Amino acid sequence: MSMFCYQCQETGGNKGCTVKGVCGKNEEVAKLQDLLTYTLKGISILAVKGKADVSRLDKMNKEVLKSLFMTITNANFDDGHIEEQIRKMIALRDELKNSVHADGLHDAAVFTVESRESMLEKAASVGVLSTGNEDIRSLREMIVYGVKGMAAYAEHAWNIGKKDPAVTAFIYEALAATLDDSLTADELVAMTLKTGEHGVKVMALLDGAHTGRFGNPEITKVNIGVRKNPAVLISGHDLTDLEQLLEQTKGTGVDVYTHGEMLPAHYYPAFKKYDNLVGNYGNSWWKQLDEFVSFRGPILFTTNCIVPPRSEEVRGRIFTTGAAGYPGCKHIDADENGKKDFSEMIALAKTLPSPEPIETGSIVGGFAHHQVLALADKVVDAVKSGAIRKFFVMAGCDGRMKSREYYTEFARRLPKDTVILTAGCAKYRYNKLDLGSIGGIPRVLDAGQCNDSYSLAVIALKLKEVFGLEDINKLPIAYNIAWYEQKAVIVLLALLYLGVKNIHLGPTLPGFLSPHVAKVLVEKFGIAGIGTVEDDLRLLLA
Ligand code: SF4
Ligand code: SF3
Repeated sequence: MSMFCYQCQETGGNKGCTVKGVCGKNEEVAKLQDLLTYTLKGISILAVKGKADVSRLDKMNKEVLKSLFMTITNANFDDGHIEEQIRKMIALRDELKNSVHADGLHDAAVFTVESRESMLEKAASVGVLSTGNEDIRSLREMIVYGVKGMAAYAEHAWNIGKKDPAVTAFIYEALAATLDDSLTADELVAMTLKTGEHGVKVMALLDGAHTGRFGNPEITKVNIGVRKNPAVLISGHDLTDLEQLLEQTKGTGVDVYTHGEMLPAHYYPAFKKYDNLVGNYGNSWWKQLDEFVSFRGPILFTTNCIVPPRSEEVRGRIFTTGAAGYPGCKHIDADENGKKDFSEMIALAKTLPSPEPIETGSIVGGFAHHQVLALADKVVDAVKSGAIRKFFVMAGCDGRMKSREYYTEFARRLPKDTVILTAGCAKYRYNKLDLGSIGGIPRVLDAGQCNDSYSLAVIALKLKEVFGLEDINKLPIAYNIAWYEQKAVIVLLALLYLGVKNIHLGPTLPGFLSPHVAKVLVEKFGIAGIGTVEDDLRLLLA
């Protein structure tokens, strides 16, 4: 076995990628990511043991968030970039070590590596399998993956100037706990729930950052066709990157289209003033292999999900920024004020043809909490009159496996008196079906990106209050969630923390759950996998 990774839903045989990632990650990148994570655990031990005042470690905090983000599935495939980050984090770790008093330190807080070879050698002994006990490993990794998702959302909020020291302090606490051999399985289960608690905090933080800066999402028709101008495509989740790109393309004759998880940007009032923000091109992340060919212009990745491009031609048009990276693709860094210079991309766009049309028409979204609560009377009346029988939360991720056709079929076959609440790229499995509406309320309500799953929780809590219920699980809401990467893990843990039970999770249960840990989740929270569309419809409509 040359590598081991089982952090995402597409992991080999639902057990682990051992030679090369299904995502395209090679052994070297996998190992460097393991070592980077280990370094962050060492920093966390120093922060916790040394009782550091985390709120004063700004530079370190930001780099820790970025480092975690770089290890999320499909975010960064660039070995050089990750090696550089390991060196940076070891230097920051050693600075911290000199400023706090802590002894009897774990190897993660003191190890040294000089060359790439020594990094790879070290990595081989500190990865996932270095925890021998299967259940402890499973719990430790679930916490690490939740923390990765948390870091991604915290980084987006940070880019808008919003920080929560409680979240950063928790990241250190949780990562340090994953190297603490004195913790029992029960204590790690408790830490998992605490991770969910901070997941709610970080999503609320990001929601506040987004709505504070860009306004409250509102019902919006998004064009899915194209115009005849040269154009740039922006993918990923970071709205500050989009804002800068729109500012820099304004008046240049270069249009901007969103891809994948950037679609919900159209719902924010702040972006409506840009007449060169034309629409959304294409579908969810894994369709990029074809859609980037037909787009014909430059593409900017602000985060995951990158699929290794098939041709040199496409690779030459891909740019990355933030935590994203791909070898051979130009990376655009921010200056010390957070400003990014996209002029090279814009100049390239002018030399390339306009996007080839692949669709026409529009889709509707913008049903985040503020908009839905503005419609609350209508929604409550529809539930009371029986016009809406049940809501189905189908948020989460999309993925390339054929088994995900389940979600299209499930959505298609849901009875006409049901409404789908969605967020994340899972929506692309059904957001272009013509599912109609109920008394003017569309049957697919898209709240936004995966982090906007927070909106769905806010809506559920509000409905619970309106209907005077004691328990969120008494609402007419069923949860049929699709997961892929680690942001879905933090969303799931957040829902568990909020007390949501009987979540169906698919298309497979996480490969990182040991049989024992899976049993705990089933018994404590009623988590279940998915079955056939027919069986699940019967079960979830009951
Ligand atoms: Fe495999 Fe997923 Fe890890 Fe990639 S991220 S190596 S596909 S488990
Ligand atoms: Fe999608 Fe990668 Fe998860 Fe943000 S873009 S939801 S998979």
